[in-house]
Amino acid sequence: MLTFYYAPGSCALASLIALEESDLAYEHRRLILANGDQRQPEYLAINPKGRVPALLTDKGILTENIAILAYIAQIAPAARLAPLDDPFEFAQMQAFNSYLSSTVHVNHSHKGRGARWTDDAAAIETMKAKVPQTMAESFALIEDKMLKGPWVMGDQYTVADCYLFTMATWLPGDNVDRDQFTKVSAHYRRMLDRPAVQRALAIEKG
Ligand SMILES: N[C@@H](CCC(=O)N[C@@H](CS)C(=O)NCC(=O)O)C(=O)O
Repeated sequence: MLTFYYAPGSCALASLIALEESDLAYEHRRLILANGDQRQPEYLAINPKGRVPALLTDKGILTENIAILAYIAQIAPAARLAPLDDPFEFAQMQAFNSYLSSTVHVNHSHKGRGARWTDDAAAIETMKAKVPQTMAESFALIEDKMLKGPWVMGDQYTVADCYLFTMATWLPGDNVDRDQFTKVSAHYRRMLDRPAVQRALAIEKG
C-alpha cells in the first residue's frame, strides 16, 4: 500500500493528480503548511526535508515530484502516464518536469519563502516584487517553445500535464494573467475537465 503526504495549495497536487489518474491503491495524509505540520518530528521522521510531497512505499520513502511522478507512471503502466517505451521521449518529459521543479517552482518560492535565501528584509521584498516577472517569463517560454499541445508531450497525456497544471494554478496568486498564454490556459481548462483532476482537487479541499 502507498501512503501519500500532501498539503492543500502545494506542488504535491501534481503527484496527487497522477495517483488519481492511475489505478494504484493509496491512502492520503494531509498536512497544513501554515501550521508547520511539515516541521513536526513525526513528519520529519518520514521526510527529513520537511517538505511535501512524500510517498511512502513498501521499499521506502520517495520525495520530489519528479521522482514520484516517474515512479507512479512506471508502476502503473496501464494508465499510460509517460512514454515508457521511448527513452528519448521519456527524457524529454523529465526535462520539462525538471524545468518546472528547478526554475518555475523556485521563481514562485521567492514570493513566500524568501527567507530561505536571505535574512535581509529589504532583499526579501525585492525578491517578492520580481515574482510576477519571472513567472510570466517562464510561462512565456513554456507557451512558445515547450508545450506541444494539446498535452505537454503532444498527443499523449503524461505526468508532465499534472505538473504543469499545478504550476498554472499558482499564476493568479503570483499576479500573472493566465489568459495571456493561449495554449497554457486551454491546457488548464482541459485539465479541469478530467475526472482525476476533479477528484484530486476535491481531496485537497478536504
Ligand atoms: N523540489 C520539491 C519541492 C518541494 C517543496 O518545496 N514543497 C513545498 C510546498 S509547494 C513545501 O513543502 N514547503 C514547506 C516549507 O517550505 O516549509 C518537489 O518538487 O517535490
